[in-house]
Amino acid sequence: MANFEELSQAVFDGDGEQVVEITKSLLGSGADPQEVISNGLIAGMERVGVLFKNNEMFVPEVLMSAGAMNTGVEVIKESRKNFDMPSSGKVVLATVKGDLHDIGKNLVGMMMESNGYTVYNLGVDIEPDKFVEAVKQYQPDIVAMSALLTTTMMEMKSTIDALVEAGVRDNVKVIIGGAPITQDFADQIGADGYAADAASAIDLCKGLVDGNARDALSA
Ligand code: B12
Repeated sequence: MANFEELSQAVFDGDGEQVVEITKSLLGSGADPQEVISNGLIAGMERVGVLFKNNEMFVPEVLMSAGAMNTGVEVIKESRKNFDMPSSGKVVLATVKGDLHDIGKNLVGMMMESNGYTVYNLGVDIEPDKFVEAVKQYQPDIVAMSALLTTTMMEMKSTIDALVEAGVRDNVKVIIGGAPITQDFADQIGADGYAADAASAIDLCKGLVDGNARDALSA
């Protein structure tokens, strides 16, 4: 009979067909969907995240794994029409105005989804006002911005300014990333966090959203 380890391995291998087969088999034998997600699908992505962080795995393979993981999530959603994947939090994600690079952003988005976040991926070349609208509409926990060009980095600051002006800055945590971005820059423009890669972005989100929960408890 299929087991979680095999499922995690199939995600790691980026083998969507195997993922579908093993997920169906596990559900068929009565496994808890939540455990299939955590101990099989997410466990596989976690291994990918670690290797990716250490430059032992590269973008195409990470995308294959993320895709394979998503096929598993689809199988579970399909089998349990009423099953809500427990959400770790909501994220509005986009590449800033003037910037068309989206490979890294999409990778971050997939990793977030794999880790239970509901991601509203607005796309590329997104103006500050569009971020504001999305924050009002989706009421996310986190706004995540990507920029790959030194010429578009400052749009991150313009976006934060627009959030302040619209009175919604304090409702969200703002995180930023992309090749030219540094922690110093994040501090300079008043972002709440920076991460250098998709795996670290998840750690960052967990810290910030849990932090929110703690604030709420102590309030
Ligand atoms: C692919 C690419 C393109 C593709 C983009 C395709 C696409 N759909 O994305 C195309 C060909 C369209 C392109 C166009 C251009 N590009 Co280009 N491009 C690249 C290239 C080669 C790779 C970028 C990439 O995808 N990397 C792989 C991903 C996985 O890495 P990543 O994006 O850094 O993302 C990771 C982290 O940064 C982080 N991250 C990313 N976003 C976020 C967000 C958050 C919230 C967090 C926490 C983390 C995070 O996590 C990701 C995963 O680990 C880079 C070179 C490089 N070394 O970066 C140049 C590069 C970024 N491009 C560059 C340039 C100059 C351009 C153009 C101006 C070229 C031109 N003259 O037309 C145009 C600009 C178009 C525009 N307006 O945006 C320069 C930028 C130089 C600079 N300092 O500003 C670079 C650095 C190349 C170079 N050395 O000159 N480009």
